[in-house]
Amino acid sequence: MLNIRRLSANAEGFREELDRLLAWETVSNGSVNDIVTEVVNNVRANGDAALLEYTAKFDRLTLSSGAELEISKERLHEALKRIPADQRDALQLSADRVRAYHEKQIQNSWSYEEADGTMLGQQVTPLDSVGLYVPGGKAAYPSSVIMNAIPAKVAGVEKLIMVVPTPDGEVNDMVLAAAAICEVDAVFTLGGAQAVAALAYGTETVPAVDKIVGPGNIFVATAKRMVYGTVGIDMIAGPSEILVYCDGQTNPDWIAVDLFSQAEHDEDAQSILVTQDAEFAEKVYESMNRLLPTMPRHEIIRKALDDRGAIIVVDNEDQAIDMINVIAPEHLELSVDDPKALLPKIRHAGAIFMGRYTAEAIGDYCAGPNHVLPTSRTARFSSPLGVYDFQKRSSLIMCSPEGSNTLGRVAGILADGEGLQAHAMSARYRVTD
Ligand code: HSO
Ligand code: ZN
Repeated sequence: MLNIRRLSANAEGFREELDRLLAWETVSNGSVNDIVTEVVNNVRANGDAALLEYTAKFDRLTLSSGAELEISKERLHEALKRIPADQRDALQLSADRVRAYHEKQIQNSWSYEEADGTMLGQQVTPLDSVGLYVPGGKAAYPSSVIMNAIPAKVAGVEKLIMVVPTPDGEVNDMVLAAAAICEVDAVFTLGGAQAVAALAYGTETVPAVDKIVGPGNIFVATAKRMVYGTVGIDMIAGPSEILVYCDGQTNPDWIAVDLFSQAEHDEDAQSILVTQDAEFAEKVYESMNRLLPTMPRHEIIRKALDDRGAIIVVDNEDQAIDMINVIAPEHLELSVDDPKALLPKIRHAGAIFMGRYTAEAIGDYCAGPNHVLPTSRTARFSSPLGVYDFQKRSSLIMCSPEGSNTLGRVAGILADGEGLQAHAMSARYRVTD
């Protein structure tokens, strides 16, 4: 039987229990830091030679020159041809839907003119170049290639460089096929901290980029933190989470598997059910116990549910909403008849899956919105990955002669107040009357 916590929101000590449940800190330890520092410095100093050394050591892949690090466009297209047609079509459909959704996010430049002819505005430009880290092995997700690459392309990023480790030379065809579909500009067989360092500083073969995005293990996350400032980075994602709120009227098997879906990502993932129907809570618990043994990843799911999962019974819908806003989940399923009615009350969630028919997994793959979402309660202050992350803004100011007169006087007064004479003079020189 699963040992998932079954809690009542009114029980004594519930809030403390909830706090313990939600606590999550990325485990970064001193030895990881030391290793990553050495790798980053070595790549920075020795370029390709260091990359070849680490690729041989960590990925057991011996290459004779920097040029061999590149996975050619032909190889990407061969992979696209090699995968089964249904996979190819599904990848293409996913990419098309993700593109259509993200096109809505494009921010445009704007400007306006004041009465005296002064113009003010904002110019939006895409980043020049972006590096996309794709993990290898069991965490290799073609869907994540799509979710990271498409918004960058939609933003207009000209150079999108992907790195993916291929341990023992083993490539993941679906990952390469996704790169071909997304028209990634170059792919290198590189992983770990060395890949991040190569993208941040550039080597003879790997071009330096302006921002590095994509998920990775603790070495990758530590390296991204280390190079931040030289380049931009996206968020550092924590383990996946789902909170399902159900009024008790959905098939309990559906809910059980929805909870499994995020739990199967990794042992630290978090799945929580909130319901006001205590009998339904028990039914979901029964479904979970019945279905768990049928899951190939049952060990991971069990550990995630037992360590960090919960079934929480609340008094009513309002209490459920309060709970949602405290937990600020990455994924929120509103498994009720009228989810739209709840929306105005939901303040914090990365993505909201509305109604009984919307499985969170649809959002992971092909609905259109991004699956890179704020985790570990960061939905209180951050948003899904989007085109916004690949665009930046420059402010525009163009003074007319009259505008310069008016604003020059104001700036002069403020500069005097700050004791900055050169500022004051610079502003006043142009004042003509
Ligand atoms: N649920 C993950 C994304 C993913 N799921 C990829 C399946 N593949 C992010 O929260
Ligand atoms: Zn998922």
